[in-house]
Amino acid sequence: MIWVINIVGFLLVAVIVWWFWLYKPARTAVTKEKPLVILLENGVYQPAHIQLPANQPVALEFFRKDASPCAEMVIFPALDISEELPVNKSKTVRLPPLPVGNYEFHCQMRMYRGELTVA
Ligand SMILES: [Cu+2]
Repeated sequence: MIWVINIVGFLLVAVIVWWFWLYKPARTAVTKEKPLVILLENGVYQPAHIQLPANQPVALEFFRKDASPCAEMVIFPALDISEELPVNKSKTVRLPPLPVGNYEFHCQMRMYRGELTVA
């Protein structure tokens, strides 16, 4: 019987390792030619993980379907950008050319969360 417990324990460790170290959420790429609409609905940005080219200005289009005040602002703290998002309309947020790195964005209460990967 002890081997069953060993296997279960090993699988548990494998899942934990995968989740915390190996799992990388899929990213959606944005380029100048291929703009992207980010939907705000049910407490999540869709997509929330976005890949951008470095050193190029890029525009993101936010479409807020969530009327709750939580979704009202989108904030890019590292970039000093905060924009108000109208309900059921799209709003373009222009980003300056960015150096390589990760930049998070979120609503004012940090319930909506997303991340830009600039590469
Ligand atoms: Cu919020």
